[in-house]
Amino acid sequence: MTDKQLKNISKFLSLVLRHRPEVIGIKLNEQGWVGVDELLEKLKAKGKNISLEQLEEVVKNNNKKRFAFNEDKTLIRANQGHSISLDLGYEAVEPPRSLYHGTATRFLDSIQKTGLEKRNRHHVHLSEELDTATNVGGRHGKVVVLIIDAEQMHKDGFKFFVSENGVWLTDHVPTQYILFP
Ligand code: HQG
Repeated sequence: MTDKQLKNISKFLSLVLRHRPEVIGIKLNEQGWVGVDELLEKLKAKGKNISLEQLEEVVKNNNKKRFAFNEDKTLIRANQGHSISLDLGYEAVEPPRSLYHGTATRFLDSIQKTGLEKRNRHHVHLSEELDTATNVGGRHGKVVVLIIDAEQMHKDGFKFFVSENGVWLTDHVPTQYILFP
């Protein structure tokens, strides 16, 4: 498959596995999983005929490891980024001392007032790498990277989760833990 084909399939899978499974008439279970056979069948019925091999390629080569199979490869789900409500079953873990959040400069005033909010997603997304945060923020406009005092948040009882693809997730980051530029 070309990079473009991979990207197109990945985008459509993000839509159905994170936000709108009903678009192709599937339901995700509580942890976000759906049967691989059922997914392929329903995709086909919508004119998106992709083979198991192609799906495997998307899961394996997706640049951000957005999707995962279960052990016997009968089920598939998105690793994070959902807007529909479910329980991914991640356990709270101790975060690194600091984490980064990339955002756009035009959001700064608002973030200074309310802290980082999860908006349409289940969590606020944070990363261990400056590069990743810079890319994430750049999607929204002129990028600015905020440094989060994760160590202090953890001490104060805030819960952190890490998704299978290494994205750090938390519920809300109040302003006092944010280092603004
Ligand atoms: C901002 C991508 C104003 C927040 C990435 C962000 C990530 C506020 C935007 C994942 C705010 C939400 C998530 C406040 C937060 N006032 N703006 N109080 N609090 N914001 O896309 O973190 O490609 O939902 O800074 O790689 O940009 O989907 O979140 O700019 O991991 O796999 O509100 O999405 O992954 O935007 O990105 P998003 P995000 P995927």
